[in-house]
Amino acid sequence: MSWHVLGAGSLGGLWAARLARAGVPVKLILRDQASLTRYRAAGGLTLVEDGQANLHPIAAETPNHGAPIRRLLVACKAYDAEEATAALAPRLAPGAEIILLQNGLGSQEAVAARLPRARCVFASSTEGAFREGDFRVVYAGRGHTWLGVQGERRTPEWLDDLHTAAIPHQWTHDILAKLWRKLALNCAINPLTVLHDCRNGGLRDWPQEVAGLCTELAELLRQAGQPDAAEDLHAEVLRVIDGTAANYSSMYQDVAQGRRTEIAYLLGHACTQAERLQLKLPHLDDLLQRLREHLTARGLPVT
Ligand code: NAD
Ligand code: KPL
Repeated sequence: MSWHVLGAGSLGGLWAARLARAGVPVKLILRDQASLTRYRAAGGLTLVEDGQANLHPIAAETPNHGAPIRRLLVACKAYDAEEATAALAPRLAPGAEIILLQNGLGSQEAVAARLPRARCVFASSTEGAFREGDFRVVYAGRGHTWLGVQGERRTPEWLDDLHTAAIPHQWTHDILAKLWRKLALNCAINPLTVLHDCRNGGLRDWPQEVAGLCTELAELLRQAGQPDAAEDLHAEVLRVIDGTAANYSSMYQDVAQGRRTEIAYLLGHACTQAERLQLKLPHLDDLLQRLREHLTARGLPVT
């Protein structure tokens, strides 16, 4: 059975190239005919791994054309996922499975609500990839992808494809805990690196601010029914700051390159959930306010 990959960017390209080179049938779904023409002119998708570039002539199509879709990997940004996926609704076969690679929370539920007959699998990835050019992806950081349907322990048979393609992964029955934990880490680190204009390691100069955010984020996680995700959050945030000290956070890089951020699905989602739970989290609210002002001053969306 063929995989369809929607979004031939960094993570979509990384997944598609590894599946294709392992002999797993895969097709890319590109935005439109113009994008398909450029892709064909490039001769395929190039994956750069350990300094070695390899071209993968993976089949590609536009959203409106092609066979029914049974297994769809959605690799768009969180703010594009709902519309991009909904546009494929007429092509989804009964019982289709949709694997959602988006960071943060909120976009997955939006996709699931638009496509109630599909089975949505959520994913949380610590792999790193970036686009060096059109249809040219660099595998920048080894990591791991958690996949799951909340509460479901039975693993799908397509995990074998990921194994064959050497995509490091693990199934979990508590994917929401993984997504919340990553969201909390991202909320404690990424906005501050933007506001203080620093690498992750630069946050060692702001210990009180980091600690205050971690206290509020842990409270939010507990109240949101995610006590496991709250466990030792501050200690892990400090470990990540140390372990990635030389790196710029993904949000820092987005802002530096004038790209839209996923703020609404990270810090924005945290603050919305706190409000819903009638929790007062002044440090988080203040951080969101400052970040929005920062983005607005640079002409970037705040949603
Ligand atoms: P990206 O911007 O590199 O790629 C997204 C791709 O989706 C782009 O090629 C874009 O053109 C395409 N797209 C958008 N709308 C589309 C549509 N309607 N039809 C077809 N294609 C469409 O983004 P990315 O870095 O791969 O991130 C994807 C998601 O994965 C994000 O939520 C991100 O936070 C998450 N993530 C990324 C990384 C990473 O290292 N890149 C790591 C972990 C998680
Ligand atoms: O995931 C990250 C990111 O930059 O988005 C880390 C390195 C964990 C920082 O929050």
